[in-house]
This record gives sequence, C-alpha cells and structure tokens, in this order.
Amino acid sequence: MQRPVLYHIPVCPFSQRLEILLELKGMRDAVDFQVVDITIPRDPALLAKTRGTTALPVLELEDGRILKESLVLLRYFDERYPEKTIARTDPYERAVERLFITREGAFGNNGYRMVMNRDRAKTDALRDALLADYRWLNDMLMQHNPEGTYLFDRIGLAECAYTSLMMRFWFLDYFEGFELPETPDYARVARWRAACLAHPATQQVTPEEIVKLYYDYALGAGNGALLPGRARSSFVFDPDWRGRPMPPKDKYDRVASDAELGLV
Ligand code: GAZ
Repeated sequence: MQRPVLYHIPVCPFSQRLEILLELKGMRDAVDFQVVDITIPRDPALLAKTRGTTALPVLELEDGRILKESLVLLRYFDERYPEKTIARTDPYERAVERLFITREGAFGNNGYRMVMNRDRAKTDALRDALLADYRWLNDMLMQHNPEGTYLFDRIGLAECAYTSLMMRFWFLDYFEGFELPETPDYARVARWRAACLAHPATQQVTPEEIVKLYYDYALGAGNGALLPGRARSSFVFDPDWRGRPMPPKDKYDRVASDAELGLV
C-alpha cells in the first residue's frame, strides 16, 4: 500500500472534515479515499479491521494500523503532513481552538435532532436548542476575533470541524425555513458561517446533494436503512442524485415513494 486509505461515506460530515483539511493543506491526493456503500452489508474484512465497529471514517495506514474518529484523524493528518499546518501553533491559541471544537458534538446532535424530527409540536424547542449553540459560537468568535471572519486570521481546524455539519443543516433551510435571526447576537456567527460555506476548500457537497441524499435520514431511516413502503434508500449511488428531483417538502406528513424521489 502506497498511501494511507480512508474508508468513508462521501456525503458523511465526518469524512468531509478530513477532505476540507487535506484540501487546505494541498494534500488531498496523499490519502486514498475508498467509498463504502452503507446500503449494503459491510465487508467482513473491513469489520475485522475496525474490530466490529461500523462508524466511518476509518483510516488504514500503510502498515495496516487503524485509526478512527474524525477529530483524531484531523489532527493526525495535520501533524503527519507538517509542511503546511492548519491547527494553531501558539499554546493559548491551540487551547482556544480546542475549546471552540468541544461543542461540535452537541452542535451536530442538536442539528440532527431537528433534521430527524417529524413531530411539529417539537420543532420550536429543537430550533431553540440549535440557536443556543449558534449564540455560544457567536460569543466565542466575539471574544477571540470580534472584527475578523474566522476564529483566527484564516480558516483553520475549528472551521474544518464545523463547516461540514453546518452544510448538513442545509436540510433545515429547505424543510424548515431555518435561518439565523438577523439580530446582533447572531451577526458574528452569521459572518463566520457564510465564509465557511463559501470557502473554496469546503465545496465537496452542495445543498441539492444534501437535501436529496439525506431525505430518508430525516424521516428516520439512518445509515442506509429502508423506510416503510420503500425498496431503495435515498443514499444509493445509482441513480445518481443529480438526475433525481428535489424531494417533496411535506416530510412531516408522509414518506415519498421510490418513484417520486427518482430512485427507480
Ligand atoms: N464520532 C465519529 C467520527 O468519526 O467523528 C462519528 C462517525 C459516524 O457517525 N459515521 C456515520 C457512520 O459511519 C456516518 S455519518 N454510520 C454508519 C454505521 O454503520 O455506523 C451525524 C449525526 C447524527 C447521526 C448521523 C450522522 C451522520 O446524530 O451524518 O450528528 C452529527 C452519520 C444523531
């Protein structure tokens, strides 16, 4: 094996983090990205390598050693290819960067809870929880770089961790009309979010792709599982998402058919 192999799901936010980091480093080709189809049973050889866990991404080094967890892999790649370092180098700045990243899990979960919700009575509370996370990010950005765009003077590790999650929440724009309020307590995070979404190194996915592929996920069928009445998952690679129609917006009331989603 000439290069480390990253087993991944192309549309997964945890793998996109790594693509963004490698893109920023100019090292995208240092890693062999191998796609795993989550709509079919997992290859036993890969399961043996991961010691039974199914979550991706998983990195296999040239000598067969295995590493997991996207945030761990982010720092591994940054340290292994040190010609251009993305993480901060000053100890205080590294601490701030780590502090900022500590909330990515809660942020991801709050966003996904809202993506997956199909109970209208819960929508407002879920929106409030996600907005509280955005206010925390706003306050951190105001504390550490009030006049700037990113957490520091350029896009960095913090932005790698959050951008792919914010892109999955395009789903909320489409289905819930979710927008950051245009008030001062969101102004700084709105500027940061817009820059993260527009940066040339973060363009691996589009809103159209996210909305089409994540449709089933949002209706409760995670990881390639099938919804009632359906024979195909919205996560299938064939037919390609580009040729499929946009899904219907009434995700609370019913499950769209294979035909309606352009899956047959
Ligand atoms: N902590 C791991 C990491 O690497 O950071 C998480 C990896 C992970 O969850 N990967 C998912 C996976 O491989 C794909 S991406 N699943 C296949 C399997 O068989 O386990 C995100 C969420 C969430 C649920 C799903 C996802 C998602 O919260 O996009 O929150 C951000 C999965 C309920």
